[in-house]
Amino acid sequence: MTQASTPSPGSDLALLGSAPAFSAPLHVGRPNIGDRERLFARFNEMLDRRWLSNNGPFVQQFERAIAEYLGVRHAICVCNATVGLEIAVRAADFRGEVIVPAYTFVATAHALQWQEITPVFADMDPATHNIDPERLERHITPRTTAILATHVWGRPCAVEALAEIAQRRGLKLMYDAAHAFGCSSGGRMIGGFGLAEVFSFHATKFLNSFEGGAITTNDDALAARIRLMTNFGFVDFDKVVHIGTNGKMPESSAIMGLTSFEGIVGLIETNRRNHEAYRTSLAGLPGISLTAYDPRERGNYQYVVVEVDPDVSPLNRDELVRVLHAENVLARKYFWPGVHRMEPYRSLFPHAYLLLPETERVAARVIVLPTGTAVSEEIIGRIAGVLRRAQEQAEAVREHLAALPART
Ligand code: T4K
Repeated sequence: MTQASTPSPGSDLALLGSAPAFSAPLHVGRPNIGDRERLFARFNEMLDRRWLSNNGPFVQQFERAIAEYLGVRHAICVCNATVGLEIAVRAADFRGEVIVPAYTFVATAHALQWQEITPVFADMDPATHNIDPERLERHITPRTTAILATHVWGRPCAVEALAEIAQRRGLKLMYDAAHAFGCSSGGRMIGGFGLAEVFSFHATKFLNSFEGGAITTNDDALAARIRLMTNFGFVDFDKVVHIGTNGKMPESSAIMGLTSFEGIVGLIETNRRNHEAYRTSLAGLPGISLTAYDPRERGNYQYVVVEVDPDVSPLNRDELVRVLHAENVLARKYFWPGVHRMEPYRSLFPHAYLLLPETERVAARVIVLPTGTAVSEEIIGRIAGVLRRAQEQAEAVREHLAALPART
């Protein structure tokens, strides 16, 4: 934590020496915890049954609940979304080059590179932060076999435009839906678009199963392959009919997932209320805009994403993040600096950034702020107050930061 040794006179910012606004760290992605009684009752049931993994009854129940909620034929639970993506792209026979957004979590690209499929980075539409269908086509080569697009922040990709391109150019299409459980596009739940979609139930996600994820699809043959691959390719005792891995979700995760799922309406309401509170509290701060969710769609409001315009805000994104961290608000810069600037992609494609101007610009502006059940409207008001005071004391903040060793 960055703190001055002697408080600047008249300042109430921790960066300038005052006590932090929050005595304990406020994290982005603090897990939502469901009803503990139900959780522990299910744990007891699992222990009494002595069935801990391998397609147990809680996993099956969780899969049925997911499939029904999303209106899809198949939901296959997995140990995490990264392995889920690896399995799904392999089951769908992606090869050669696959077009992915540069603005996503690194796992989207790693899931391809891990199996020697080349991710090719495409730019975003700055209005949605999602892959831009128009810019995407320039990356298609004879080696391209598929598009793997992310519904960033749970806001739906341009699913119709992507489906049209995929069909016209003979490409497969799949979605990284890690952020998008409970979200819709055109009124249809995310989960049924493309060949398959992959959700994350990581601890930091809106719906969590400690670690976990699910692959959803309406394709029966693909679902069957995914199920096989998730369990080493076994169909029976001693009988393996396919290449596979261990992607199974354990019963403990399904218990957490089911219990979280039962509280989903309340979770969405909490996030929506928090989002609204941020919108009100941040209104009028120069150069700071809160990313909106389309009120006509269903959303989980899991990410509070702020963009800082460096030409208007008295402090830029990095300066504001340092102010927030000093106050114990551990805001994040997702997905800075863009996957194309992370290894191994940075070395493999050193010039990728030249075709990614919007990703470069937006990734340098984004701050993700804490939300979820761990955050109240009062806390949100105080976070906004920190940003307001920082902007008011911009000159002192900048001077102070200039005197400190550089940090990323
Ligand atoms: N695709 C996309 C688009 C994704 O965003 C992700 C994951 C994936 C694929 C892959 O899904 P999984 O394989 O994970 O299922 C976090 C999460 O680890 C990651 O799941 C997530 N996206 C990404 C956006 O955020 P980090 O490295 O920022 O996580 P970490 O450990 O810093 O956690 C964030 C904060 O949450 C911490 O500051 C502390 C707090 N926290 C975390 C955990 C685990 C808690 O308070 N309690 C906890 O138990 O990546």
